Amino acid sequence: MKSPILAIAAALCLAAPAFAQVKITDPWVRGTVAGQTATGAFMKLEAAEETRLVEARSPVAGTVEIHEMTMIDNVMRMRAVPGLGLTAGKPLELKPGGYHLMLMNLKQAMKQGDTVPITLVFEGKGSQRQSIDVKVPVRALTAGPGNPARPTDHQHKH
Ligand SMILES: [Cu+2]
Repeated sequence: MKSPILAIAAALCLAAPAFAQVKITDPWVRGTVAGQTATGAFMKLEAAEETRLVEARSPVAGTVEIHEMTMIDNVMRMRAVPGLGLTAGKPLELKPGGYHLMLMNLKQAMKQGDTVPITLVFEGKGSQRQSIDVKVPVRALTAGPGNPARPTDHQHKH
């Protein structure tokens, strides 16, 4: 006879694939300088099934918003969007100058070499929600070779 603990473990294993429908690759957070209270987080998202990023949170930030950058009157501006739809099998890249997560009211400085946890919440069909925890490395504020970051792309004006 199986012990209840083994039964629970087996159930969790069976449930696991349902929580791996979104592949998150190459995540990074832009490092901050003293006094800076907001920064961007970037990554590639690819969903196996149609879903929607509806929420993000991190213990290092008071608020995390999903932002979009658009050109308005020849000026790049960003604004919060309620969610980001993902099409099955079509990667979506959150990158400087485009969509990004905005970590606001930072509780600590983002230092290069640090890793910060971010939780992404996705809502699939039937409003079913799943959370994915990502460990996100901090990259230097100034872009180096191979780093697509350009700090001037990401001025935050609230
Ligand atoms: Cu932003």
